[in-house]
Amino acid sequence: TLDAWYMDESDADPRLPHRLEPTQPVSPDQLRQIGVFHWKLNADLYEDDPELDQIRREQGYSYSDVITVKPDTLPNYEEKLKMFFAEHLHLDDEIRYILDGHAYFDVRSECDRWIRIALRKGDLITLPAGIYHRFTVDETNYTKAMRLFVGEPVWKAYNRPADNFEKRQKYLASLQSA
Ligand code: KMT
Ligand code: NI
Repeated sequence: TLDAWYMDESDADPRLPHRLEPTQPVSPDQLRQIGVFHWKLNADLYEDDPELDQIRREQGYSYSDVITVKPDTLPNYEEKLKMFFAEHLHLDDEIRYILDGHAYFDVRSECDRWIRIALRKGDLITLPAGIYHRFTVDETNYTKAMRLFVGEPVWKAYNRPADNFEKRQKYLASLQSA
């Protein structure tokens, strides 16, 4: 299952784990309550995987592409990482399937604390529209990820504060009822 924890408040390099001492784990159940879902797949098969195909069919993930986040292949690497790490939301779900390497997604808990989710090869994660989040690689500076989307992709990110969007309000309402 997913490895997730509440982050410390240190402003050291975001690529470090930022675990509290002692660690404060966050369970898959807690993540589901804030709308974060996870599948574990065999990433070696990603180009021809019936399990992945089934998820894509069921969830309507019609679009996909592959992004490699690493200094020598991603133009303006440091700049892009800074963008990814700025707290933001989207008006659609963010769906990422880690094909290789490591990545962290940080999401806000219902009490507005940062939860860090450690992803590695084979982890497929979905973040709901309207959740504040951010992304970084770890110290290995490498991840290869499939980006999935329902229909034509919209990458537009709204940095916090972005509370006036209907999607944001809908997301907050979904927390109340959970
Ligand atoms: C986002 O919007 O947070 C991202 O696209 C993160 C980078 S995807 C490997
Ligand atoms: Ni995002």
